[in-house]
Amino acid sequence: MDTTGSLFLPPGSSTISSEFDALFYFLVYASIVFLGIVVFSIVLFSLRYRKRGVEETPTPGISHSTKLEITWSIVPTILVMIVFVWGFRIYMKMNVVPRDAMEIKVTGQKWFWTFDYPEGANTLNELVVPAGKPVKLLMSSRDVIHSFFVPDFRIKMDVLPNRYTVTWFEAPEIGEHNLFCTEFCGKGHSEMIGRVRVVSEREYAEWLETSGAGGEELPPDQYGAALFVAKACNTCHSVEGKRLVGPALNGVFGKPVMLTGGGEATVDENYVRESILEPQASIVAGYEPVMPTYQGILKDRQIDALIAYIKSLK
Ligand code: HEC
Ligand SMILES: [Cu+2]
Repeated sequence: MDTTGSLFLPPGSSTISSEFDALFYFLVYASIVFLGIVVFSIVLFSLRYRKRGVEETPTPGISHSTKLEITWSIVPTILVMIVFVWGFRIYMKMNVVPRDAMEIKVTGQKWFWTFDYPEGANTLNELVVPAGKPVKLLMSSRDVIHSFFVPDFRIKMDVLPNRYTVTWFEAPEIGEHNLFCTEFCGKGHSEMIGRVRVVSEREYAEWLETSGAGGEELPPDQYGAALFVAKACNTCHSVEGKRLVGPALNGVFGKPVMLTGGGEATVDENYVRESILEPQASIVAGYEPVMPTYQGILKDRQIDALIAYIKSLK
């Protein structure tokens, strides 16, 4: 497996990447060869048959050349059939999920990814998988169309609302890989970046043991600070007064806040809890109702920790 990448492609890190790359480079080099033939002929003919002097020689009456016509029909047909059969085989491999694959649920939403593991854990913007095991991704979106793209694995699949799409991969080696959304999905599209962490089977088992409890031994406000980053709150909220997609969250606790459509609320524990679970219930004046709900993503203890963190922000 190559780990350095090549002229047009990043390092290949899945079981299909080398086949994918071979076909890709076959297409690139075949195109370069034909480009060469065409350009060479243009130059040659325009030199050889350029107008010389003034005398006009009549063009000979050539009607056709059977040999030439058969050649330029058969050669491209063979090439196209090679690419078709080759591409079809890789396409089938990419689309037929191995039976022993583990299944992870992927949810795309503005503007982050969540992953639900068969063992019950969940993560945000970080997909953790064991090396050398096929992984099936069952994907859907909570809002608009997103697209799940891991260049190092050569997989890309649209993620749609109201429908499931499926893709799979197997990463034989330990490593870290970029995950991008490749369907323009609004203001935060370019921030919708995650990573795939491929770990050994043992490390994966250990990670599962601790992932549910990660940070719970910390004091609540510190646990909340970690969650604030881990759960992507920081993509829309600053904690030093800067206005992002959402309002800055420092110094808001205990203060009144103006709501869209008139009215006022006080930022207390219940208000923050409601903002996280039912963000559309009350909208802060001057902001768009784009905050996603964290219903089913955050546990009560995690919400408590976030409240403690927001409370601590001056
Ligand atoms: C996609 C962007 C986005 C993300 C991610 C996001 N929020 Fe928000 N949030 C907003 C916007 C926009 C508002 C203001 C409109 C509204 O009230 O819904 C808001 C409002 C709030 C409010 C009310 C603020 C006030 O001044 O009254 C709180 C509290 C809050 N968010 C907490 C969180 C927490 C905690 C997280 C992470 C678990 C989070 N948000 C993630 C966009 C986001
Ligand atoms: Cu997206």
